[in-house]
Parts: sequence; C-alpha cells; structure tokens
Amino acid sequence: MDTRAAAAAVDHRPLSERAALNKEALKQSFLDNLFHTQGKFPALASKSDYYLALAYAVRERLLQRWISTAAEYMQKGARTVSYLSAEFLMGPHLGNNLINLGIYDEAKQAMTELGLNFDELLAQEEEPGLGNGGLGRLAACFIDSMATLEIPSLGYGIRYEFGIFHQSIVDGWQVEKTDKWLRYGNPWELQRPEWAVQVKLGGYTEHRSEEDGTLTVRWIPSRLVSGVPYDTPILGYRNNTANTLRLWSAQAPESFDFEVFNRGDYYGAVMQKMSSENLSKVLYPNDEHEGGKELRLEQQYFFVSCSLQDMIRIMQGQRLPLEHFHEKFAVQLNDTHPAIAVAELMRLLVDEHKMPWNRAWQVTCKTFAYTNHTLMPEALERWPLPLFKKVLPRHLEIIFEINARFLDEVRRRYPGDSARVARLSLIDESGPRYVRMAHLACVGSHAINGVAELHTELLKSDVLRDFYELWPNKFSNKTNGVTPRRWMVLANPRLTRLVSDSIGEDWIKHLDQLQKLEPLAESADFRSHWREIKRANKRALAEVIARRCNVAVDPDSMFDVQVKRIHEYKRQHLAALHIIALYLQLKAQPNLELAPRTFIFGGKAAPGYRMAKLMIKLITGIGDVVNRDPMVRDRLKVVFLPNFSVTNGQRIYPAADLSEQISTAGKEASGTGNMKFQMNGALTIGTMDGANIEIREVVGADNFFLFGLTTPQVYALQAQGYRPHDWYEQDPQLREVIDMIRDGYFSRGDASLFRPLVDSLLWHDPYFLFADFRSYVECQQRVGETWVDTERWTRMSILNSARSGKFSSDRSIRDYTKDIWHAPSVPVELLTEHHVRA
Ligand code: GPU
Repeated sequence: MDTRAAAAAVDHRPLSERAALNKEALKQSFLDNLFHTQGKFPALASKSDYYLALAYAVRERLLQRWISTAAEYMQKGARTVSYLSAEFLMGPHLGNNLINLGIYDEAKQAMTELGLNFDELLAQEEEPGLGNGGLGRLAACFIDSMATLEIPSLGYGIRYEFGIFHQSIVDGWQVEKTDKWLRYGNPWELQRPEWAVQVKLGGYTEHRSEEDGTLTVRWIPSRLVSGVPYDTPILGYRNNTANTLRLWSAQAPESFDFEVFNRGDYYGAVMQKMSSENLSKVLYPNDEHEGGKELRLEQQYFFVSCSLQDMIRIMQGQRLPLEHFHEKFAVQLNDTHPAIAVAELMRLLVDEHKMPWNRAWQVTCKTFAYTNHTLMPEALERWPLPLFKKVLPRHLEIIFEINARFLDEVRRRYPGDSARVARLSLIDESGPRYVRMAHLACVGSHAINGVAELHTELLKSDVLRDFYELWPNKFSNKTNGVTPRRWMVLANPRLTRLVSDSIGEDWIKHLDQLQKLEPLAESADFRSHWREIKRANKRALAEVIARRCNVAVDPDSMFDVQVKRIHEYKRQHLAALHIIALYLQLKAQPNLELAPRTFIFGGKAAPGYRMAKLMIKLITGIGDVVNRDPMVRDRLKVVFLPNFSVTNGQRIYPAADLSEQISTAGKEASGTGNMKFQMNGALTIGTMDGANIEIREVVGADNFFLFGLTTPQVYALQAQGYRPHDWYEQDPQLREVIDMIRDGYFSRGDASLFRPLVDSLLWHDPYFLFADFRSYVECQQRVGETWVDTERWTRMSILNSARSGKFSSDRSIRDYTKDIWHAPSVPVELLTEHHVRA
C-alpha cells in the first residue's frame, strides 16, 4: 500500500481538524490538552501545566507536517544530509515553533483571552541545553536553515539526561548545578523504541580465514548498550517541512545482562545496567578542551554507531544497496567529535555487510565531509592508544589499516620524506602513542572546511597544512551564519515589526533584503523609531538585571556587552582591564565628561578551568567596587548576568549597543555571537579575528571599531620573544591597573586571590593582552566619542543591521549544499491537501 495514502487514510480527519491554525481551534485544543494530557482543570493547573497544554496543542499542529515530510522523503527516496554533532544547543522550542508555523500572534491572543500571561507561559520551558556554546548552537541554526530551505536532513546527536550545567554566582564565584531539563517531561520529543539499535563496546577481536580464502574478523565485545532514538521535529519557516532531530539515549539491553542475572549476579547485572545508562547521562562541559576521558570516547562512538546503523536501516527500508550509501546520505562531521564515524562505517560495510575493503573505502570517503571549528591546539582531539584499544579494539585495527594504505600513498607522493609521513600519520608516535582524530576525519572525508575565511586560510597554512598540500581540492571555506528566525524574529519582535513595516517580510527568508534599510538610515524619523526600539529592549533587559543581579542600570547608558564562554583566548579580562582604567580615570578626574556605560558580561566557565573561574571572580569583584563607589556617580556599572544560555541570549542581543569581539587575532575560528549582535543593530569593537573580519568587510571600516594586532603581527611578536613585563613597565596606565588587581583592590584587600591571573599576564600572557591594551583603550575612547553623537551612532547601527545579510545560516547552508552536499530541496505537500484533491 502506498505509504502516503496509508498515512492519510489513518489519520486524515482528526489530524486536519486538530491542526487548524486559527485562534479558536488553538484555544479548544489547549483546553482539551489541559484536561486530557495534563489531567488538570484551571483551578488546579500550574504554570507548567499551561505551558505543556499549549505545547501539546502546537505539537498536534506540527505532526501533520512531520508525517507529510517523512512520507514525501520516503516516496521520493530523497538524498539526505545527516548532520552528526555531539551537541545541539537548541534553546526553547515553543516560541520558535509558533513563529515558524506562523501562529505566534494567534497563540498569544488565545492565551490572553483565556486570562493567561503568554510570556510567563513561554518562560516555563526548560531549554534543552545540549551543547556548550558556539559549536552546538551552530548545529541548531543549521538544522533550522535546512528545514527552511526544504533540504531533507537528519540531525543526529545525544539525548543527554543533563545538559550544560546551570550557573549561579555566589559571592562572585561561579557555582554549577545539574541541568534537570527533563524533570517535567519533554513535549517536543517522540520516543521511537522500535528503531533502537545495539552498540558494542570493549572486548577483543578474532581473525579467521574462511574456507573460500577470505579473511573475516569477529568483534567479541565485553559490553552491549542499546541506543533508543528520541525524535524532535524541526520546522521550516512557514513552509510544510518538518525535519527530524534524532537524539540517542543509552539503555541497558535486556538480553546481555540477563546472562549475568542467570548466573545469580543480580548486583552485577544492575551495576552493568547503570553503567550502560551512564553513556548518555551528562554533557561534558568542556569547550575546546579535550580531557581524554574514556566515557567521552564511549559517548562519541555510541551516537555515531547508532546514527550510521540508523542510516543503514533507512536504506534497507527503501531497498537501496549499500554501495549507494554516499548517494543517499551526505554525512557532515561537526568537528572531530563524531570522527570515529569513518572507522565505524568501514566496520559496518566490511565486517557486517561483507563489502570489499576498496569499495567500502570509496563509499566512505564520498560520504563524509569534515568541518573544523578551532585552531586551539588543546582542542584537537587525540586518544591515547591503550584507551582507544580498550574501548574500540576493532576500530583500532581498522584505523591501522586505513593508515597503512594512506601512508603508502604519502610515500609514493613524497619519496624519502619520512618527517612528512610522521606528521601526516593517523597515529602520533612522537611520544606516548595517540590516535589523531582530525587526521582520521581528513583522510576519510572528500571535503574539509573551516568556518570563516581567516580560519580556513590558517587551517591551510598551519594546522592542516600537510593535508592541504596533499589534497588542496578537498579544502574550502564555509563562513558560519545564524538563523534570523530565532535571533531576530523571535528575540526582537519590536525590530521585526519595524523592519517588516518598512521593507516587507521577505527578509526573514532572504536576509540580503535587509539592504533595503540602508536608505532609511538617512531618515530622522526612522532613526528615532530605531532608537525607541533599542531603548525598549534595553529597558526589558534592565529589569532582568535588576532581578538577577540586584543592580540598577540605566537604559539610557551605553550597553557594552560581552557574552560567550569564558576563555583566556576570548579575553574577557582585557575588557576588565579597560573598565579598571576608566574607573581610575574617574577617580583622578571626578568631573570628567564620560557618557554613562553599563558593562554586561555573561558566560560559563568549564568547571575545571581555574583561570576562567578566576576571570569571573575578577569581573564580579570589579562590579562590587565600581557599582558602589559614589564618586563614579552611576557613570559606570558592571554586571555579570548569571547563566548565559540561548534563552538569556534572546534578551541580551537585542538590547546591546556595543558588541565585544576581542579575542587574540588567529584564535577565534569564527564566532557567531558577533553576527547576532550585528543583526540586532549593535556596533562591534573587535580584532581582526574569525568572522569579525568579514563583518567589518560588509559594514565598512567606518562602521566598525577595529583594534589590536593582526595574526601575522601576533606571530611575529611571538617569534621575536614576547616579554609582557616590558609592556607593563612601559605603560603607566597599564601598570596602575595591574597593580590595583595585584594589591587586592578588587578582592577586599586579599592580595593573593588574583595572583595566578596577574602572574600569568606579567610573565606569560599567552594571549597578548598587554600588547593589545593600549590599542584597545584608545579604540574604546573612539567608541565613547561616537556614542555621544546619537544620530551618527544610530545611522551606524542601522547600517550594521542592514548589511548583515551574509550572516544568515541560510547562506551558510546554501554554500554547503552547492559545494559539498549536493542535496536538492524537496518541497513537501501536506497530506490533507493531497487527500482533499485526490
Ligand atoms: N567552538 Br572545537 C566551540 O564552541 N566549541 C568547540 O569545542 C570548538 C569550537 C566554536 C568556535 O570557538 C567558534 O569560533 C565558532 O564560531 C563555533 O565553534 C562554530 O563554528
């Protein structure tokens, strides 16, 4: 029976009736769900019950699209992009789904008419924080754009029971709490136990020559874990597409521990069950740092194996031979976290499906493409050989075989160049041996990309130079982008209304159209509207700050914002040095004309990253002194907004005047927060790093505050021997600032607290804060002078937003499809319409 017809026949009537996209139907379905799903009536219902009732009402409306999309892809045998990522930092779904369905206003009205506070209701959702920062959020923006562009896609990842920790600030220090996001249930996912798969771990291998002369390998694992998929629909913007985010949860397999149980080892069986379920228990909170932890390797292998087995199941369901795997699926590796996929696909094809090695290798290389997201050496994943062998004995053999064949090719290309062979090898043998995951990804992929122009150039000339020389055609740049649906339409409804009233609504799907705002920068009337909106957004953020930080900030002051993970290379402490310099200036000249500024920081530090935690303490310590000093007369405020998240980002970006993008040149692969700020009309103060360079290129040098060393200058300074202490001695202002920290001015007299930070700067300063300090302070001076010319600032703000079209993730995804994936759009026909016409 035709699947589309079957799906339509089964569910057509109730589905279409329940899925009506109008206010009254929504109200009805909300009340039905309150009663039938939550089992509550209004007098007893909590805010969470109301949220869930609305979420379920919206889910019913999604399901029609979801089913239609699946049926359409199945019928067309559509080529599919599989985006493999250990992180998806989705943010709350409800508001976004309402926007994409085009019923945000209807839902708001429906709730209001029922006497409920809609915003309060939205705020009930615990955001799925299944990512650390930029990399995980990029994955979320990308699947949004793929759905909007109607590209068949599956996001594959891990359903962590605990996502990124919740941060609070106690006595100025970061305190972590587990993120129990599933506590009240998750209305957006559907468990699919029928598609569970088994994953092997540990054990040993057996090699046997068969009678026909072939060699077969059996992997006898020591453990089995079952992976259960949970599916979340990913809606396109106002189209019929609902793609799938498929996250794997680890469960103990019934059959395996049963053996142990039979032997009477009940305790051992329960322990094993618990240890299997540990696999998807918690997200590792380290951003751009590899711990080399066994459980982390197991997590990576777990979700990769589940996902590849799932793709094979899909192919078999469509009766497609596995020789065509690369035609059915384009698999993107989001950094090296899923790079084990190269060896796993080989194992599945060769060991389990008996495909000859060479054929399997061709299929594998044509399947995968690899995105690199960092130049930081400590983030390049390497696994100690003994650990790798313990967890994945068969994969180690496969990697050795891939390596042997690969190095033969290298030797043929570069006869006698053994140094090059050692550099390219998948195994680092310079000391204790390691498996180099980036090398595995490069060898097993047909395409390799960086995430901003500078980043890709540095990959080619530095980190992946040998691979670039070997295969220049594999390399290309794909500059990052962010989705304007979440980061403008949802986060900044006021601006969205003004823009749509001025240039129509096309910009939401074609962000280049924002260009049409450019002439309006010359209209005093438009500028005044633009300012009113920024002011309203700032007032809203000021309320949040008052509540969370207990600090009163003035919405008419400049909101100078730095939100991102706390890292030395991102240099939040450089901003701190500048604030202290301003504070000293005010103390020295109490009547100084200084436009009031509010410095807003936010971001999480990896729990084991001591310097990052000390940076938070420094910022809060400065806030404690500055915010209370009467001599400052409210001209400076410093706040650290706790628990920076997608939800908080949605309040912060629209309220920013100045975006701080001040990483050491050559360190930030791209940055994506920089793009969110720009879209929402903030001006950037930034270095020549990552995508800042491209932002400056599109907005023009006049509309960007540039400072600091360039990458070649950083390299040159490094090479000539950088001595930060000399810079300290030669700059009296810098000296005064550093001395103040050292002497305990921001730690209630405790001169030991910030010692590690101060000493690191004075004697090492690996990120060149001292070398960039003067340039930064002078640049901030220019920012201040520009700010007081309100009309000029507003013009610049409008132009920044108007010229942000390039940074839509729709553009990034178009670039990936054109150059790497070659996956055509497949528009979806809604089953009900199809049925009605049939
Ligand atoms: N990034 Br690798 C992360 O957020 N986490 C990581 O583990 C690695 C990279 C970031 C980069 O720092 C940032 O510059 C980039 O914009 C983002 O990935 C997305 O490409």
